[in-house]
Amino acid sequence: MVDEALSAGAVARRLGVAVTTLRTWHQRYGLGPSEHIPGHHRRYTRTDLVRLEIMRRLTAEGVSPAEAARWARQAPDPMANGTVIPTPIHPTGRDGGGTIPVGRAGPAARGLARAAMRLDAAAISETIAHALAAGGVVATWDALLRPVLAGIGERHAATAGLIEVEHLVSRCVSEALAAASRAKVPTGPARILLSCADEEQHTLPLEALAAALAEAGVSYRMLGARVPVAALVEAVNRTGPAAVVLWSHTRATADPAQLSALLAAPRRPLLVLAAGPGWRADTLPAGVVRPVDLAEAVSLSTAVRDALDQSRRD
Ligand code: B12
Repeated sequence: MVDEALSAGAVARRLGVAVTTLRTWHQRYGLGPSEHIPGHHRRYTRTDLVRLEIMRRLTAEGVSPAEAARWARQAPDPMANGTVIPTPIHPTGRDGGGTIPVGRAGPAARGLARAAMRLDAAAISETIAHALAAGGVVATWDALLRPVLAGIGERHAATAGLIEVEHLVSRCVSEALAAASRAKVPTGPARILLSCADEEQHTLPLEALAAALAEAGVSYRMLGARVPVAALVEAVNRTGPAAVVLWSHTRATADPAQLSALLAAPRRPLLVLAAGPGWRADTLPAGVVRPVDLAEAVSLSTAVRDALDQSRRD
């Protein structure tokens, strides 16, 4: 326990969290340094540290940051006698039974899975928004959203249940990614066209790509779900994108003729990406690239945008 007030860096080291996380907890949840000596940076007192330790512990256990902060703020002053650190009684509400498997994903994913089973939209949204603010889009997708979405799919395949959970989580993920995209609207012409294949309704991975591109400062156009091939080619001919990312999640929507149509378009894009688990590598037309994950889709899109901008300057 400390005897004197600490800097943000010292608190971050003690708790094993990033200084940016401390800043987020301060700005969003009011868990900031309370000692203020005029002309100096604010410092964290012993009481602040106890509260932040509760915040760290509960969020690591998968409690949503808003709920954890409520508990942390209620912590009595440790200088007072008889202090008892509160422990939350675990989440209220019925969870409908069972769990969503998240494999080796961390506590945040387990917390999100529990909130999903309780159909607790506020906690789902809060957990996703916090992860996006703290770690960015790619990390949030890979470490939090993807394991939970895959777990929902797995559980649905085994039980034919959880459709309500799947719909609620999908909605919350869409809203959080849209908010992240709006927060960083890139300037400059939209050189990347994002589209789902014909009849394809799985849009979340493309929404993650849109938010990640916005975060990287790359402008895009998003056509969304179920785009007939004639409409896709029309959009390409009207906007002349550097790259088109065509998403197919299942074999049923992965007709390679859609990719051939893009390659034959009068304003053929420099790069055509066949993204998603629907596509079969051995049926892709020559010249089509298949990214393995979100990070690769972002870096390929960024590189082709840069190449086009460079060639226009030369
Ligand atoms: C959410 C969801 C829905 C939502 C979609 C909402 C939305 N707005 O997107 C709704 C309810 C609409 C839906 C509908 C259906 N669904 Co659905 N759905 C899912 C679920 C749970 C998550 C989808 C998702 O976003 N996955 C993202 C991650 C988890 O998928 P991933 O494969 O691991 O992705 C990796 C790779 O693709 C790779 N990658 C490679 N390149 C790139 C590029 C980029 C940019 C990114 C991001 C990633 C990437 O990295 C990814 C991870 O980052 C999946 C389960 C699952 N495992 O995917 C079922 C699932 C895909 N659905 C399934 C089915 C059957 C359907 C329906 C046919 C159900 C029905 N009877 O109506 C319809 C299909 C409608 C249609 N024609 O498209 C099956 C598909 C089975 C199959 N292989 O054919 C699944 C696998 C569930 C299951 N186990 O049964 N679904």
